Amino acid sequence: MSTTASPVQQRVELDAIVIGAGFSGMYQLLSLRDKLGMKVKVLEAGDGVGGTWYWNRYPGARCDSESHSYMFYFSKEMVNEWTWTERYPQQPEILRYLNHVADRFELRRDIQLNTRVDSASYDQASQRWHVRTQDGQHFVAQFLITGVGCLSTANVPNIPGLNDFKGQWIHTGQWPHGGVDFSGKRVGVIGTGSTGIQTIPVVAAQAQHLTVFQRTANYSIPARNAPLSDAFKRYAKEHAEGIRYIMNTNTNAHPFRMVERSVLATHPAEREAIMEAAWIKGGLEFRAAFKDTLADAQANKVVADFIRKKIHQVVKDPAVAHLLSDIDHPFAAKRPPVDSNYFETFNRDNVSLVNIRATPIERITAEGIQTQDQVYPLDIIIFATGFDAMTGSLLKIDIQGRDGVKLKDSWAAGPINYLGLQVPGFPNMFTITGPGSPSVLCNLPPAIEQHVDWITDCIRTLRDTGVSTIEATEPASQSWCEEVNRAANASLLGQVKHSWYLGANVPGKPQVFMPYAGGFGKYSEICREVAADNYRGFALGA
Ligand code: N01
Repeated sequence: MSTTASPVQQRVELDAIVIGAGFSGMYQLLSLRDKLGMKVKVLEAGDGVGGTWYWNRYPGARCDSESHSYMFYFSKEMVNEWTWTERYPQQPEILRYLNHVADRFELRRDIQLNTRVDSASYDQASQRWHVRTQDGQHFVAQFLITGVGCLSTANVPNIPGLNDFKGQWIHTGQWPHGGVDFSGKRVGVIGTGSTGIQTIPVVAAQAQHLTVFQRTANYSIPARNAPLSDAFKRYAKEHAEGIRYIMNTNTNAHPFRMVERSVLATHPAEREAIMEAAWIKGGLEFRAAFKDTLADAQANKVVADFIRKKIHQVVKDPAVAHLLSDIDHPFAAKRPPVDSNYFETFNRDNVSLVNIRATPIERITAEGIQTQDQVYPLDIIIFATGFDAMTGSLLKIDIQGRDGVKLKDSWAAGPINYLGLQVPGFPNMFTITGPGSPSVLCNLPPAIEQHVDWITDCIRTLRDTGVSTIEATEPASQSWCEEVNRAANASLLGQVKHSWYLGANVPGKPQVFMPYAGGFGKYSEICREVAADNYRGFALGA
């Protein structure tokens, strides 16, 4: 009998390892390789580039940032070359764009697909990160940069009996590449966040019957999606610099500014007209019609009541309208969805709404979903139940810093870091759009560009000045966490205790407000000042 030993994997020596080939990982590769001449490899679990937009292929998947803002701006040439077709890009179009980026900058030769990173550990003696993959490969580099995405680890709730279900169940973030045929099927959707609200109208149009299981009613603003006119396409290219400036200097990195106008100081008839106009225009800009919507509970109630009234105008059955508008949190204190015919969908004969706050789901049976008072027979269950956001994808990797300290232990009480960029005890590791940065409160591409540019400038400075390690200090990290907390509590964002911004959607997750709510423009300014002040709050080592 002969035995075959598994082949000994050679270790691959690099300057930097980047995890993830979405917007973040690809721009980080391009920056370090082409601007600094470094030897870089991107390790990506999927068999294509695109990150979030590679995995989230559910019907109706579309970005809720406007297309002319949901792109890279670092290359003027690419801004001029690429033309979006609709006001909000659909998932396939965004994936085409990201593949175009990969081809245009010849990124593929340094991206290794189908490679899931298992662990990363820092060796203090050699000042190197050792990264090991699920299939036993070993990479070594001075710098480790994570671009793992903020919303990439699917959260499938632990409902008893899921394995008994005879039909098909799918999480929206792990959608089958071949698609799903809903025709003639009884479909159930659990979840009415941004994803549920996008997918429900599309599934309803195909399924024999759709049952929506709603735990928390949600606000939604009409997206008013439409093909882009030639005039707008021209405008977006001709004004690219101005659009970029607005995004980089405002609160949420969107291509519009918040209007300096208070809800309460505006005459009721006038503010009604303003909200009506913003509703007709549609999209996330609705949130920017007044400056105090998220700052003042009374102001927020005026805007929230306007949306509730709209829901009652659209939904014909008053009992269903009541259920959909019985919303328990201030408007925009949880991520506000935008939609295409979400509320209208509940006027269809083949759609029903189940209030699982009143009659919770007890279990999943072979036949379908059993709530406290009824069984709903189903062929397909869609979990639009969100993600283990911001920290989930980082903590899935066994990351060990100095002295073998594990990231999961370091973050046992919530993510501690400095500027959302570095964790104390983890030298030369950077987290693109990590917790503690504005990230998910922003239109993400500008936030990613800002992080990647900062990290690239930082590494360039280290190399130019002969510094080999950089590490966030404990005191700077502690005071940054206090600032993150302060910023959340300065607005209504800090008042909602059951949001994924705090990790409240994942059982056992420490509840700490994770993104930085002080505003993207202000945050970028802080990052610039810190770098200019010889990387204040970071320890630099020879
Ligand atoms: O996830 P969510 P999402 N039983 O966590 C419900 C981004 N995004 O995928 O509120 C029953 O917001 C849960 O109910 P509740 C965007 O940032 C962007 O929709 O916990 N229900 C909620 O209704 C967004 O915010 C785009 O009571 C359960 C829903 O599932 C983020 O992704 C498009 C449950 C989860 O909502 C996440 O959105 C789509 C349970 N056990 C998403 N567990 C763009 O366009 C959870 N729920 C860029």
